[in-house]
Amino acid sequence: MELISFDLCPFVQRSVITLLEKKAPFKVTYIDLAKPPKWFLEISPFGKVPVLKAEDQVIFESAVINEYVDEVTPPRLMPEKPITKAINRAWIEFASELLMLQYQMSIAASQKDYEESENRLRLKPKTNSVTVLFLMENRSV
Ligand SMILES: N[C@@H](CCC(=O)N[C@@H](CS)C(=O)NCC(=O)O)C(=O)O
Repeated sequence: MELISFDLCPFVQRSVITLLEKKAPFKVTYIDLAKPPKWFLEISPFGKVPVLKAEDQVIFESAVINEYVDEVTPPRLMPEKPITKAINRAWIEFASELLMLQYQMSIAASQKDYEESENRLRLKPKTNSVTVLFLMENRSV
């Protein structure tokens, strides 16, 4: 498997964490998002990383990549029971929103942009990082 990546991207990191946790063999190819290569734009529908190349196919969206990696490397991290799986996916979506705001803070072009993202992050309920980690830990089993 090959993970197309950008070194500042938290979404890439969550796929890397899953690949490492599941001991899946993979290599990482970094691209420059400021100057994305043509081959990347041809395979990434949103022009975003991460993209995973596997089985001669391309998978995009980090949460989807993670579910695929989880399914092909048993035993599964994702629970089987529908209600627990649904709750797990909801918290994954919750994390996506937080990761995006955190990423926007890290690439903010000005103090104003940084503060706007930070304020949006602070305004979310339950975004205290300890609370988030605690909830995700307890909901994902
Ligand atoms: N929902 C996507 C978000 C990925 C994302 O936003 N990646 C950023 C880098 S962290 C990106 O590639 N941005 C390029 C762009 O928006 O043109 C996922 O979970 O994979």
